[in-house]
Amino acid sequence: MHKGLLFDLDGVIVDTARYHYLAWKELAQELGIPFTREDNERLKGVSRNRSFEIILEIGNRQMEEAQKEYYCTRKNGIYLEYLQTLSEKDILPGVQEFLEAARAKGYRTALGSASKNAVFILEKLKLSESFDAVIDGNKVSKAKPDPEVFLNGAAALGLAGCDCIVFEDAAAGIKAAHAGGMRAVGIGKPEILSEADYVIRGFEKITIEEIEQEIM
Ligand code: B16
Ligand code: MG
Repeated sequence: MHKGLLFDLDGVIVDTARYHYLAWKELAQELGIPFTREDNERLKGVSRNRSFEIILEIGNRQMEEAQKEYYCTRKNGIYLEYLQTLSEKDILPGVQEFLEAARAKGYRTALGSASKNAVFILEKLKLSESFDAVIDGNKVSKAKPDPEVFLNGAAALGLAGCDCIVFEDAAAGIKAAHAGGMRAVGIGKPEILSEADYVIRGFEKITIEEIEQEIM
């Protein structure tokens, strides 16, 4: 019997990918690097520093560490400006209801995100109280597909990995869940999330009972 539910943030709870895109696009333009929405797909679930390295690779450019740091800090400033208007209305459909129903059934919940802005985003969404633990980019040293973020999430709930189910929109996150001995529900397209144990389009009309039936 699973007792813990571990949620990724961007692409699962809220769609912040479009703001990441707009912020990176602004910097890429400044640097003369072509950067498309398709390129942005490669940045989902990837850390901020690694995201910038991917953009530099796209532009076939190299940069000193200090300069990379400068651009990453600036990107975050632009991104945070976009997040100012974030509110409960931006919670993806069905997420709040699913969290409430699962917690009412006794499940413990944790967030497992690569984002260093996760606490701020949860506050803007008024969802801080919906998670018993938050493990974000400030608390881990290894990026997904390493299982660190989810194993820390399980530990923060006082549970073993095998007692938890992960909800993830990125293929690397599904791999991370499996590496941590967890089952994984993919959120998105089955062709991208082929390694997931079960794939859903989103939480709209999805019940905790359906997940239990499919995955446990
Ligand atoms: P930040 P997740 C990830 O969130 C995003 O998908 C990814 O695009 C972003 O680069 C990363 O967080 C770091 O975000 O710049 O806010 O620290 O999907 O792991 O919740
Ligand atoms: Mg994600």
